[in-house]
Amino acid sequence: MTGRKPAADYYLPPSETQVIRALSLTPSEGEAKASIFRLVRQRSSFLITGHERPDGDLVGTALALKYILSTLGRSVRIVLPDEPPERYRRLDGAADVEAYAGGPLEAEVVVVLDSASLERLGAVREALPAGAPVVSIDHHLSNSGFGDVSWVDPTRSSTGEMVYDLAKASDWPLPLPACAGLYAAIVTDTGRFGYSNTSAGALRTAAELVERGVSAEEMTRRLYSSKSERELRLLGRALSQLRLSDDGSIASVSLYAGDFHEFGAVPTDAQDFAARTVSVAGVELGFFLYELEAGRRTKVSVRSSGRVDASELAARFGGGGHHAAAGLSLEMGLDQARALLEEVGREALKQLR
Ligand SMILES: [Mn+2]
Repeated sequence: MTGRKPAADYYLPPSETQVIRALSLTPSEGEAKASIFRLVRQRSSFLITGHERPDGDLVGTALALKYILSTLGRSVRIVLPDEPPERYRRLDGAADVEAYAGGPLEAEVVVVLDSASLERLGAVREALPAGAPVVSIDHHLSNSGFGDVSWVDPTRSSTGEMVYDLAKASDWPLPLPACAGLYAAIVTDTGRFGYSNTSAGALRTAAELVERGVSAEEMTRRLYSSKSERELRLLGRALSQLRLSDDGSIASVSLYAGDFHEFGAVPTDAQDFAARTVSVAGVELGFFLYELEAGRRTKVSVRSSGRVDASELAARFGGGGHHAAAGLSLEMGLDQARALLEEVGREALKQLR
């Protein structure tokens, strides 16, 4: 009954013990960085990839790394499992981002960004060049340590912040479009510097990128003030399906498979809808449900405003995430999934009282 696909959007900082556990999966930061620098020095062709339903952190960081490596004379391809949403296609260089279209991929080194496991690469996983070392740079707590070289740091706001760190540590060139990509990564993963992962480090990195020439205003315009009509209509439809529990503590917004068809939209057009649920005063637990297959398969983003552990709730259905944001899939239609989760949510809240 349950699926296994984790949510795309884990952005909340983990506890100290969780961090220690995640870091013990990977070599020391110094060793991992040294291995990355060595591969960049010694190899000439790189494939950059990452998770399905690409977000701003993945696309921005991939573009930045491509600019950096290209400036160093390396040949670089970015191939992602899905086409990025329109707002990220407005970033400089985004025309070079390829959506995977089948067949084997070639490169001497594979760099996997912002992805907790190889499963998250979808169809790209099977196409990875055999024998090429896999470098994983990621800030997800749940990272499985799949890389031949893994640098995983769940205390970082974003993969963009990590790649900026790499570039500075090695005197890699940072052309302006690379800085813009990294800024886009940080600003989107921190929810415009509003989520709890908005650390001093995230702000400091953003400030340095502005010092290097990035215009915060221009980035905001490209990322947030240029929604497509399709995205806006989809948001309107999702909000029109807002449901609140009698006591106002549980909210859900939703989209049926038919809604996507009607607007010619895809799930990546609905990327930040889940946050709307907990923006309602008094809501403690929110769900954004969208049907991937009518009547058969529903994806759910879970949000908690603090008391309920969203990751624990998601884990009961084979999903995962963080305390305040998690995701899961259910092998059932939207109405059935919503009824089930409202019930589970009511129970979770009752136990807290
Ligand atoms: Mn990220």
